[in-house]
Amino acid sequence: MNKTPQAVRPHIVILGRCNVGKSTLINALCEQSVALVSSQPGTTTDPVSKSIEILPYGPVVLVDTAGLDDDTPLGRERVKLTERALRKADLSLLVVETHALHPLEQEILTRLAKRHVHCLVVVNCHDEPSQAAAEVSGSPVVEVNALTGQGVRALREHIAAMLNSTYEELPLVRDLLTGKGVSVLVTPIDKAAPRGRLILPQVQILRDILDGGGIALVCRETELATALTQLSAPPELVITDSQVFQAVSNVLPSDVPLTSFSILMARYKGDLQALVRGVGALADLRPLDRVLIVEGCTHHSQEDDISRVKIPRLLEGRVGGELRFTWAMGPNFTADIRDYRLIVHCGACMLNRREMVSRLEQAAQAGVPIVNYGVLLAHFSGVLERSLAPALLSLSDTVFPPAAIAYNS
Ligand SMILES: Nc1nc2c(ncn2[C@@H]2O[C@H](COP(=O)(O)OP(=O)(O)OP(=O)(O)O)[C@@H](O)[C@H]2O)c(=O)[nH]1
Ligand code: SF4
Ligand SMILES: [Mg+2]
Repeated sequence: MNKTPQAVRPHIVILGRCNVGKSTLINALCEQSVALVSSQPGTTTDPVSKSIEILPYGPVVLVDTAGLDDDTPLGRERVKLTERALRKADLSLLVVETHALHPLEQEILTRLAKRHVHCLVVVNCHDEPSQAAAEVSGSPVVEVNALTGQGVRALREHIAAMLNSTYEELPLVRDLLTGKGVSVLVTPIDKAAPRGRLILPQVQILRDILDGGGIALVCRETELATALTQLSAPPELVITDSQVFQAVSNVLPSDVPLTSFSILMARYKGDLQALVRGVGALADLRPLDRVLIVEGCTHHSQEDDISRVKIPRLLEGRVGGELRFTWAMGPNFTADIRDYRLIVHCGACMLNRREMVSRLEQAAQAGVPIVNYGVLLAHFSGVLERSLAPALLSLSDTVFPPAAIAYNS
């Protein structure tokens, strides 16, 4: 894995009315042709994403979107896709033609403020872009000519400065460690493991331990007992794959803190407490109730796939009868979630924090309990309380300030 994964890069979403130069701007920022440009309004249909470096900040994802004032039937569908892209936005660039904003642009600014999404207004098509600092309706303004590239360098610097001051890189685990002991990571290498590499949550958590100056030891569950005998003191924390939680729990002395990759990812990506509350909804689940299982990305299902086989089997065993399951993959979360008695979400390793928080918000607004794979499996293995103890220690310290969380209007 040579590149910073998209899920941990801040997402910058380019918005605006049709034909204001959004695609010309993404091309200018990327210094290559990423999106189609034409004088025909409605040229951009689906959002176009591009991973780039914006220095002196670093890796980001830029997203070009369809114009928000396209009122044709197809245009309204495109606007829905733009709305969906906005759920990922850590920063937005509102492209406009003049400093006097159109009522729709004013409305967009209000909606962004409600969602706590920072916005930079980019006035495009300026023959002589001025670099003087300015503001429109409380948002900073930068003038550019996206066609000639004038002002684009200053825009990059402005974006980098905004990200440095507003985008917070949250810890995955290092805030739970003193740095004095060894953390043990247990990663089963089974049929589901990808060939020749570790999966993203394992890599990210390992990197976070190193960032915090900690020491890590990685082994399979089959070597855990041997690994423990090699340590001169008990590990400070053991982090395991949820699927072998029980086996690991049996090997470890009960006073060694134990959690899972999924619990740590759930804490990092959104609201761990909301997901734990979702477990309480199992008591109300009855045969033939509808359950939505959500996978954040599309991937081939395996023979004993966790979402298609393992979780349905556990839930049906719990209610003592058949349940009606629906599976949603990738970005398809917005189907009417009110129809379900429970949502079971994957670990969301491919989604950024904004998007997962937005999904949790949508579930809360619809009044549908939501739980994730890791929390659910820990519950069924009887180790939920133990796996939460290390993570909950810091929840009470409000490590993640409310400003880092996006709320939908
Ligand atoms: N003169 C001038 N023309 C520009 C500038 N930026 C974009 N254009 C032109 O404006 C037209 C629309 O540009 P696009 O980048 O496709 O606009 P868009 O906002 O992506 O449009 P949709 O995808 O249809 O919403 C094209 O003909 C561009 O060449 C600029 O800074 N100056
Ligand atoms: S389904 Fe979810 S947890 Fe699995 S790889 Fe995709 S985003 Fe990550
Ligand atoms: Mg476009």
